[in-house]
Amino acid sequence: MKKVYFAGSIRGGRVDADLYKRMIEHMQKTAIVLTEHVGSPHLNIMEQGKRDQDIYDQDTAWLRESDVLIGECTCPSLGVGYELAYAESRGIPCHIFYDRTKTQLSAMLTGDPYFHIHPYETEEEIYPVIDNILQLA
Ligand code: 6IA
Repeated sequence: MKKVYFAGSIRGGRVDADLYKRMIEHMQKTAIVLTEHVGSPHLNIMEQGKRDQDIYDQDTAWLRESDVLIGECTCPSLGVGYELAYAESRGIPCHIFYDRTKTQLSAMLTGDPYFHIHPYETEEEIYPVIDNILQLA
């Protein structure tokens, strides 16, 4: 099974946490999601006691072993932006989803032809695109 690094905002804000959870659950039907915690409603409690350097070391190790990065970027996150650049520098395919009715994506993402960008208007549009990505990944 393909290994997916799912990227979504944590300290950037948790307004879309439920959406991340649904996207992760969908992907888990056909792939291994290395970053299941990104969709967890209990992240605040889980985050206590973890050193930031350990988080960084673990996440960059997972990134290096992933077959594809799938990011939900409606809620801007410095960490997700960093992960995208990290994945690009290692040649890992990157797919970015964002709700075009809610945000305008950074020009540093839309202007980079390396990234596969998937604007959507309703959540239902996301899932067939994910299925397609996972078949090809
Ligand atoms: O700048 P942000 O915090 O919004 O960055 C979010 C991104 O960085 C996500 O895609 C994650 O992959 C990564 N990230 C940020 N914080 C954590 C974290 N905190 N754990 C894992 N990845 C993180 C601790 C929570 C954990 C104990 C469940």
